[in-house]
Amino acid sequence: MTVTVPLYIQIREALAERIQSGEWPPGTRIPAERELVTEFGASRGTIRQAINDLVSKGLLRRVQGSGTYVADPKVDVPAHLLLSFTETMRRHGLEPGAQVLSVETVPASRKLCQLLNLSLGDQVYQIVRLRTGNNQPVALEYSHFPVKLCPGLERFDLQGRSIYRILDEEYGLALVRAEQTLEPTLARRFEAEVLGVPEGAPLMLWERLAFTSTGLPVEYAKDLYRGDRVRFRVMLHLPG
Ligand code: 16G
Repeated sequence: MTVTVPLYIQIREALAERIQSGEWPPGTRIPAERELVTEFGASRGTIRQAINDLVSKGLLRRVQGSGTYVADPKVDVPAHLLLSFTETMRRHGLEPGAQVLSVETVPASRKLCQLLNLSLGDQVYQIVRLRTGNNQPVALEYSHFPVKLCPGLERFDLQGRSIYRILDEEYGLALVRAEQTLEPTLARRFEAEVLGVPEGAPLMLWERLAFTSTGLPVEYAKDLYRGDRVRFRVMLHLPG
């Protein structure tokens, strides 16, 4: 069976190639739609479809009233390393930031009791933070920590300081191991508003359970990363 790759995909790939090869570096304003219509001999609708795809993939960004520009490259997150958000951003030369959206002390649900080795009735801190790189929204984090392991956590500067450093420096809880899963999801209205993406935009849901060297579970987190701002990199080895 032979299939013909739709024209808009061919054009999208040709434009993506110009971006990825560096022919159009970040910040370049791409040619106007009508110029691309002439260049590719395609309809305006087809060109628009190709561009829309590149915008939702995060390769291009539209600036109202000005044009369409090549976006900054995505942040490459090493998915096989246990890093705090702060460290991940610094590795990319971006200034990490946090905006605390809420800090609550709530009774641990059954699921959290199982994951964090707690008894029903134990309390957890539920901390919701919007994380930024160079002031641009990157991720929305929902983190949970057993109150008995880090009492008074809410009194520290959760906006200006790395939580992993606070746990290590103030409570002697160095996180050295984590189990995590990664799956695609779509932004619901609240998440979209906070992350500055359209409702339904692609996000990566990352669930993490992090432990100390003695195997004590300290954090359960559910984080939503913008699909247009990050990509995940893993190192593979032959099994065995
Ligand atoms: C990362 C962790 C998150 C943790 C945060 C601490 C993932 C998926 N999540 O975002 O669980 O709470 O780092 O960052 O990696 P901080 O130490 O900079 O506050």
